[in-house]
Amino acid sequence: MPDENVRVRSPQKAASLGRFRSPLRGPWLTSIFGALLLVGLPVVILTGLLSYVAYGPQFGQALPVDVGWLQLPQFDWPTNPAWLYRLTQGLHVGLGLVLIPIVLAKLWSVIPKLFVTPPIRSVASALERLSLIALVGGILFEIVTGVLNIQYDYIFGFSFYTAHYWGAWIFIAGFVSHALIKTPLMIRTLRGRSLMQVLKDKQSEQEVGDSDLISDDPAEPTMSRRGALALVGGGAVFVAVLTAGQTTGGFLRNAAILLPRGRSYGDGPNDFQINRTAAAAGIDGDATGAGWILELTGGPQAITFTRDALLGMEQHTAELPIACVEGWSTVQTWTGVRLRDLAAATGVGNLESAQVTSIEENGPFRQATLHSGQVLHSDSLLALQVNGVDLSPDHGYPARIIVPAMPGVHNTKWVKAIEFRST
Ligand SMILES: Nc1nc2c(c(=O)[nH]1)N[C@H]1C(S)=C(S)[C@@H](COP(=O)(O)O)O[C@H]1N2
Ligand SMILES: [Mo]
Repeated sequence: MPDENVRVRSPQKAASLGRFRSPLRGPWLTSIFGALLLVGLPVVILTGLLSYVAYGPQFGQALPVDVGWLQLPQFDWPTNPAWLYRLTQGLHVGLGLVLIPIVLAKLWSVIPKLFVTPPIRSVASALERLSLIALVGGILFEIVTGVLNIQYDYIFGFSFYTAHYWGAWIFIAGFVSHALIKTPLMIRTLRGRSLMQVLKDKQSEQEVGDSDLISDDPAEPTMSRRGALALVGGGAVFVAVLTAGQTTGGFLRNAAILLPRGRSYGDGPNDFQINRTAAAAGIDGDATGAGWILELTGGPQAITFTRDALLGMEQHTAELPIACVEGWSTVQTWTGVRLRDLAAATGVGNLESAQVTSIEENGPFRQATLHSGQVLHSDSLLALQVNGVDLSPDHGYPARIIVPAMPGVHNTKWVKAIEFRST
């Protein structure tokens, strides 16, 4: 039935929109999802870029190794507060997952735009389309690669890190241009109707106005506008519940189905997450038994320690997290020898960095370089024990690195040698 809200459109446009008839679509609904993403996505972007810096590109160990002119500012990743990487990377993965329902809702809300004919009406519209390809293609690519990476061990035929890094920049380009173009419209639209009013309203009348998003031929509503918001919000809360366990541990860990890896736990005090077991890393008992020695180089001459000799040195205990790039983290109480005491024992001066090598012969994480601040921090340890007992083989026996705020990957297990380097 015609009324004053039905606008006259060209037959062409009406036809192109005919397939998308939900009466819920409109600038306000798109804007409310857009506002949430405008706040949330920059956090995911920044924490992702920080993770790249935390890996230490100055030592050639961030991935991808060569990023050409897209080099980020490099600085020594802080060691204070100890939970820094736990927070930044937990947010990157956790918030990234929680925003997925909102991203999908936002895309659903603008589907008619994809089918507007003709698709390109001017140079400006061509540029806008290009930015939309970067935006939509970029975010879908980042979601798919990110989710698959935390689900499975290295399933990609290409480097996940390289793909996720370059995909991120394409997405960032699309996101920044889209935000610049659309934010004023978003703010105007949100001012026109209060969220409170929508949440109180059981109805779902169409939005009014001239917009490609508003169907000229709306179907019967299948849910109210507030119902749609509740559905999307509920989806985000549901994902949050499925994700929280990777940080909290405990019984919620069983619900962390988006990050199913590392469910192989140890016993007693060694009962916490293990990604890569000693068996998987090819560590055999001979190499870690009584014959194990630690070799320290970089000073005037190489020195070695047996495990008993290390236990005879001053022991230090610190409660520190391991925080994996994949988002999970766990805080444990570690005891061992301070790295700075080991550096001092070699007699190295003007320490610049330390290169740690594992007994592990293959595998991407058998080596790590720590900057001087990470070596010299008073809680940075070559840990021999955890929670009052010897490390289990899976947690790195005879000795592992543990450094405040360092990405989990650089806390090398089954340490064989440390080379201290001076400036
Ligand atoms: N030698 C060695 N050390 C290693 C790894 C490894 O594969 N080999 N994995 C690293 C990674 S990615 C993390 S997050 C931490 C904790 O991993 P875990 O759960 O396997 O102990 O150990 C790090 N130390
Ligand atoms: Mo990790």
